Amino acid sequence: MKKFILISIIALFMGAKTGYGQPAVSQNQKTQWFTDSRFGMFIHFGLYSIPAGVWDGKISGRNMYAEWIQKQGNWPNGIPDKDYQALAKQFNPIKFNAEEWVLEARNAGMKYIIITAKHHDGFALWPTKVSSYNIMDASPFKRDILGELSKACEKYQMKLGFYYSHWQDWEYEGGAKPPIDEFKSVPPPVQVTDAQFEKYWQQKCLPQVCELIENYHPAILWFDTWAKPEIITDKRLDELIGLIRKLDPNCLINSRILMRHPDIASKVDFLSMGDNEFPTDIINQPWETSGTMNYSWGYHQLDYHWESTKSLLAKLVGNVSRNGNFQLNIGPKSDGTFPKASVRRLREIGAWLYVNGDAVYGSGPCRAKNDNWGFITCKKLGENKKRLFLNIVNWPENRELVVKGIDQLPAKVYLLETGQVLDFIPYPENGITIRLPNIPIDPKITVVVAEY
Ligand code: FHN
Repeated sequence: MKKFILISIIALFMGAKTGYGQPAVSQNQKTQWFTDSRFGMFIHFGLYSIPAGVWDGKISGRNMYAEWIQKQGNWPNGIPDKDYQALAKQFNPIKFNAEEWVLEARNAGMKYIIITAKHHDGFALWPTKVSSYNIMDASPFKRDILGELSKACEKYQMKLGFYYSHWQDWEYEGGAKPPIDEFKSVPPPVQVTDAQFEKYWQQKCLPQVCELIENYHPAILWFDTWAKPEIITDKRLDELIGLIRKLDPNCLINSRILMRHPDIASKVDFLSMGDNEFPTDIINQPWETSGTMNYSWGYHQLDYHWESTKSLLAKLVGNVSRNGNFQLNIGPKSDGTFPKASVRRLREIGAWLYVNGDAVYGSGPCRAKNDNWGFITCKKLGENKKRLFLNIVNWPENRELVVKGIDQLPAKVYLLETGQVLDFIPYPENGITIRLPNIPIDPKITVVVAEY
């Protein structure tokens, strides 16, 4: 179902063919920084980082989402709310250092960070006045994680956004609980009435969103729902969007604020795909995929499904070639450090972007089509100047790179990392064949530039 809705949204925005370096997208000034950035960090951090996917010695149920342990631990019953909420007394990430996080993101080549201010469990990572279920009042840590991050981001010119779970809230009585149709626990999760939800909406959700904007001026508010429009009604949707627009017209809003709404694309600033969903066509509106390095979003001590750096990079350039961003998740450990497996990948990605960033930042789709060997990104540099970046993921065995769908011969073709000039000849029907070196200069992705 989720997928069907996304495909419908995407279909609305697909289509217009683009010339080289001329993404056929209406990027207004407000979203320009987001589109130019292309790469951001998502952070899932909260009480769930303590059990890290394991409760009473058992791996938690339905899937490997560690941040769902309150409802998935001791599957299919879930953990009693009071037992889960007691984790707050242990939440003490003494190694948390906001500057270290921001520098790790910056060195990875990321331009923005979005952190879970409040995930579905309802626990706030800032000293909210709206509920005592927060880091200052309920944990021994007693520091404002969002405040410290906000300062560090300002210092290092990193944009900061907040994930806010506006629909699911497992602490507040009226907050939505997991939908029965997809959550097969026994007994089934209790659903809230509209009146209860309205109370939550007015007394926790809206006031907290207000606080987040007034206290920290986030660049993005990233909402997360797959709710039916009967719950987040048009009235509620307009109320929430109206509030944000009034308090900060520059704050960007994503489409998961209500992704099932038929007009959602025109109400928000960018589209969020499904988790780890990578579209195969150009979408003519700012958009992003949020993705994980392994399965879980929150830190999971038994999730060993780590993806290779090469594959993560291919997702990044693949999205850029379709006008999209990639928001790569980190699930910090409960002491406040990033897992080593995440750090290695971040640093390898950073090293790649240090050399090849031109193919990503400020770049977008072009008319030449992606091929089995990889992805083509494009940057316009002036009236008649542009660069095509041929991001080679699969090195052709015969060392001949065929690029189709270009109606002009480039002035020069070279490797982005070293400047080594490569020979090329025309390929029948609007293409060129480039003679590659014996081995790729970077076995992850080698970038060849075709300059016009
Ligand atoms: O239920 C959440 C999940 O825990 C995680 O936060 C992801 C991130 O995109 N969003 C929801 C599922 O789509």
